[in-house]
Amino acid sequence: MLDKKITLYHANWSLCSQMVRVALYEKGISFKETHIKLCDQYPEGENLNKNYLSINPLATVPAISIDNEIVFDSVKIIKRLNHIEGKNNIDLYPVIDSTTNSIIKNTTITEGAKFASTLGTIMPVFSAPLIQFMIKKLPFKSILKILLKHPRQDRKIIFISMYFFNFTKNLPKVGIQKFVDELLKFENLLSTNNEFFYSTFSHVDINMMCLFNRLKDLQLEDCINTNKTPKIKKYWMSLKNRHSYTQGILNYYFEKELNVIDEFYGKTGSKYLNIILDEIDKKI
Ligand SMILES: N[C@@H](CCC(=O)N[C@@H](CS)C(=O)NCC(=O)O)C(=O)O
Repeated sequence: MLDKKITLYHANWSLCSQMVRVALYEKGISFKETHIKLCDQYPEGENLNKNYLSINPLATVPAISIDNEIVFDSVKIIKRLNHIEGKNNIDLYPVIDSTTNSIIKNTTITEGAKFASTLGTIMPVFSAPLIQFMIKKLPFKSILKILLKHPRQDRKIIFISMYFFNFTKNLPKVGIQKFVDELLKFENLLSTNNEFFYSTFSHVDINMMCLFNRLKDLQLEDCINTNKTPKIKKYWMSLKNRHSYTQGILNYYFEKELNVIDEFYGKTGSKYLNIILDEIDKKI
């Protein structure tokens, strides 16, 4: 391979973009990158521009161009990347069965899945107050741009409501029960012998790395770092030690991302952490 022309369209602080970047670094595939300033984070709202809509008509990131073939949706992209030979000899699907596929599906933002119905779709619900904080800082003309140009009705409604109303304050509560159930289910699925979900690093680990990192952003990392879920605690350590965690995730936090998280949480942390920890206690 090595001479395929690959361009990734992504955003620094986007769960699904992180997943694809980790896959690229894991495979050792070189790529060019175009950062897209998303409409819920930046006044420019570049994902709503004609140029980007011609790449992904759904206006979401990530999307990738591989020798001019365009692929979007993180799961499809990672599956496609696995067929490309990179510098590292790694197969991201050491096991392919229905369990693998359903874990992958349940740990990302799957189109059509109800919010808070899976670990993946709980994350936007948990992130909602922080996203609302960013949206409220946008100038009105950026909101107008979302209203006029966002091709996805669901996102349009959510983003615009976030600008005008304050409904996200307690929204994370909606996802807590399910989150704890799924977390404990995942603890039971992890093997004590393997460093990763399977014996070698896989797509499942990519998704879990990004979800756990998002919990860290949301000041909820302590709920995966306790002895209540010892296998998850160890697993998260292994994920953080992976080079791709630094390369694909940590290296993409710049002033904007760090400041907004800092500004939102200050020194207080998340008010949901203790609720989650109590819920875990009740269920183990
Ligand atoms: N199923 C898609 C979801 C993509 C998605 O929702 N991306 C978010 C960022 S994580 C996005 O582009 N949001 C901006 C918007 O909806 O305007 C995937 O897995 O790639």
